Amino acid sequence: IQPNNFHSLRTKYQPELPQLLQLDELDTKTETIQVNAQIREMFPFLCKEDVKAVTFQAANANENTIRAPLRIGCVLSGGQAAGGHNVIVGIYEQIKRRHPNSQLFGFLKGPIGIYSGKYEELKDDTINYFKNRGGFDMIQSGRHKIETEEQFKKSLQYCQSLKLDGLVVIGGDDSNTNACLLAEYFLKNNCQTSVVGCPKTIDGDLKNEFVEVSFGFDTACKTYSELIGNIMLDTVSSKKYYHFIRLMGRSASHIALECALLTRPTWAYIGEEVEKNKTSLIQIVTQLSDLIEKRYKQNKNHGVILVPEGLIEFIDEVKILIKEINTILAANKWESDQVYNNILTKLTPESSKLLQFLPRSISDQLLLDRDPHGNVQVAKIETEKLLIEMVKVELQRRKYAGKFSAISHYYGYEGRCAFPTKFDCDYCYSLGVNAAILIENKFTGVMSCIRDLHKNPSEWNAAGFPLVTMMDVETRKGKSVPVIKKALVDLDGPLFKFYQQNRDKWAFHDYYHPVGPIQFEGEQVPPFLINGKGFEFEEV
Ligand code: FBP
Repeated sequence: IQPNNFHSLRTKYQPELPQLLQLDELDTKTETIQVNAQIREMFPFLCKEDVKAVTFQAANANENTIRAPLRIGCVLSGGQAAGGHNVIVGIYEQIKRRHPNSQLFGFLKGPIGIYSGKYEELKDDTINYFKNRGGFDMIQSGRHKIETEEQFKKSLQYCQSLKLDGLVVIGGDDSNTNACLLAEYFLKNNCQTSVVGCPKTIDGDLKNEFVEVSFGFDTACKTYSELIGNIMLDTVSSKKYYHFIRLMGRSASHIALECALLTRPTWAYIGEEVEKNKTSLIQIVTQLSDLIEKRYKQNKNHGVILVPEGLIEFIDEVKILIKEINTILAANKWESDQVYNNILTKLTPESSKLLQFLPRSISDQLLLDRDPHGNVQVAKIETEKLLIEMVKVELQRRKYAGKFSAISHYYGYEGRCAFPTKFDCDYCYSLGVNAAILIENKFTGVMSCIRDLHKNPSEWNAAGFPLVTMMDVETRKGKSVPVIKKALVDLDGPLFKFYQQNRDKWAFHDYYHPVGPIQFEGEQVPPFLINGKGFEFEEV
């Protein structure tokens, strides 16, 4: 990709680092964390001794310290998220500061690059070109999983032949679960390569008491919010369209909620609430039709409705249908043109009825192959179109006197590779620097965590938290397996509560709030997802 003026300008920005990570000498401080017995059994080597979290503190500078060059490998895993390049830049600049002969290797196209030994040494020109730029094109990403004994063995062989001190896995919940399994395998086989994870995903669902937010979320939400704001201005100008905007974010509705708080739409669905209330598809259509009728009485034939892409999986009867489809598909192999008819014969009567009720385009999307981690490809299910069609039918049935003219949008891929916000630039660079420090200090099976993100970057803190402490046990394909649990929207948390308190006002009086494009300079607002810390919500 040819650099343009904006790209050239952004590559000159040197990301801010927390003061702590700028120090030459750091002491580590460890603290034991409890891990449940089942997980300890699954990771006997990582849990052989006490499982410890690590934090850093300033140490006395020692001019006599002799440092050896470090050799680190890195991999981008799963979907793109803005800032991934900066994690790599952070690792690189940190190890070069430590020793000019240090080397960084990028495994290509995701985890497959590790077990097939496809890598590239990353040098100054590549690093400088990709600094502060979106995309994962420096080394590309992939959704492969390191699964079989052979793949683990090969991964170990390539890391050993490269004499790697460490491997940084930049990925989401599934990829970091895989990183933990790799760390365990390496320890079991006396391999010296540490494995460190970095929290990536625009979905925002890799979040727990240790990880405040995953990177890429901020950029994605601010990119979508700019587009939503533009649509809002368009619709209040023409006053003739309802815009149904589906937003990416596989299962959790963090993106939809964050965008709703930024832009104040007519309505935003939150999948977790739909699940809790067991709201059916028909009830959603009834609610939307009521809202449209009520607005018509106020002389409003326009609106902006946000639909999280994971909504479909949260609707009770659809959830049951998807579960049945998953089980049937796992047990049967059919030619693609026979799947629909064969599935119908094996579903329960309720699910079979629902599948036949849905427009064929939607039911075909529900039957698409699952991704390597078993997830339904919700990015390909056009829920916004389904809702528009069903609302149209319902309004006709009601003999609605107004005009319902709806336009569908999907904002997904356009938010994953944007130029990262200043927050994501600084955050990712710090994650990379911290990962390199954790490796230098020989910690393995830990997640690089940067905390206190509501403060200025110079005041952020750094830590390494054991991945085993983030694990839960789930049954997948009939087997108990460890997984990092996805964080869903907290319906008792301050963000959802604020939305809930305000949404009826926003639904009938247009309080649209177009935020404009991402600003790279000046005052910065971190994502609300870090629990609204340090941010005053403005009531309207
Ligand atoms: P990760 O969990 O790997 O970060 O990917 C998230 C995501 O962007 C989802 O929001 C979306 O549903 C999915 O990836 C799309 O996957 P693909 O890139 O394979 O189409």
